[in-house]
Amino acid sequence: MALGSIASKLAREIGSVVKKAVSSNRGWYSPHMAAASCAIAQRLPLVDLIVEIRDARIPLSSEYELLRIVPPPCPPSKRIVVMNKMDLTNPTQIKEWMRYFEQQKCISYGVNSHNKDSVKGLLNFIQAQARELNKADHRFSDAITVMLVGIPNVGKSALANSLHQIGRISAAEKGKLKHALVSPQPGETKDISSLKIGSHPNIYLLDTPGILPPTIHDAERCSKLALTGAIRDSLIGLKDLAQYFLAILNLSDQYEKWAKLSTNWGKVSILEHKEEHSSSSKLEMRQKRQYLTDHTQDFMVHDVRRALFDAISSFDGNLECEDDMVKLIEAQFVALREAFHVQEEIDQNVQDKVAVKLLNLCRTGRLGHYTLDPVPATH
Ligand SMILES: Nc1nc2c(ncn2[C@@H]2O[C@H](COP(=O)(O)OP(=O)(O)O)[C@@H](O)[C@H]2O)c(=O)[nH]1
Ligand SMILES: [Mg+2]
Repeated sequence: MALGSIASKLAREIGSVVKKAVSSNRGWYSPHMAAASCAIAQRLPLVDLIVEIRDARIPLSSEYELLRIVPPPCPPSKRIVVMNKMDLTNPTQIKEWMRYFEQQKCISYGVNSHNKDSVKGLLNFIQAQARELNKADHRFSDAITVMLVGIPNVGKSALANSLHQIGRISAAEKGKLKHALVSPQPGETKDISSLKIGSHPNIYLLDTPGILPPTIHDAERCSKLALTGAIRDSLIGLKDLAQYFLAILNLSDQYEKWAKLSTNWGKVSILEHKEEHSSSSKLEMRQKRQYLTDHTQDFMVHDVRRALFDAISSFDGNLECEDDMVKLIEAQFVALREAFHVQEEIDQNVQDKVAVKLLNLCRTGRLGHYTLDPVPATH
């Protein structure tokens, strides 16, 4: 996705804030990350397969640079690039990315760690790849080690747990093994841990702490990492980050499908669900209707979408003009305060509260699906 000059400008400004925080020693590269990166680098040459997890919303910005730095260079047949969080990305753009990886002779795969069938597909793919490697090396080993690597918060631990649950190992074995810690905060996995994900041959998966390079020179990349949650929010102004997201949203076509929300919510949202899941059975539809009426969260998402849509559609400025975009974003913040029920007289830091709530919806895909990195041109 070409972000548009204004979104890019905002991204660079926020990125500069992040870079400043890093250079003033409040960065992400903790002693813990440095130690983990040494431990990973030592083990990398010993594993059979490296599965590099990237965030499908930023297939390039979420690259794991350690693989490029650590000698000896990892042979392409030993590395699979897995784009996780496919449910949050733009389906058309991610297809272009997969084609790009294919052209680059890079083995890639797209997955949603929260979806059983999707993880099952990846497990089969890893097993086939491991068998191929065994054949090529003329090895007949009964144990294969796969290392999951990636920057923070791309879903390594979530994927490790899902692979472990689905892996064809006995229930008794499953009970004995621990689960990796999954968290929406980056940097929660502190040690390398092993989970078994298959038998005959035995496949062991090493979940590792997320590693970022000590410095990132590209300010726009810093912002994309911040927006997708790879960098702690405390390094960035929350309002700036929310503004950046609003600029992306306003320049995209994602909000257009919320036009129909302006009428009766209950009726329309059920219709919307019907369209999205036309194959659902009547029972499933009934359950969904129940779900919709039960969950105040859905009403809030509806109000937020409508507030954003109404602000854009009633705006008569030029979104390519920076001043106009800023005016629209300010108007959206005011409308969002109401949609999120943030009360000015009670809440001190109104703007940050609105920003946190907005970022939460953005990061869980409830305000559209985005691929923020454009596919590099190939010649
Ligand atoms: N929507 C979505 N969220 C995911 C997916 N995989 C992981 N997550 C979420 O991303 C966050 C980070 O996951 P975690 O496994 O702790 O990331 P790690 O730091 O790479 O180990 C958690 O809130 C997960 O629930 C996915 O495929 N789709
Ligand atoms: Mg983890």
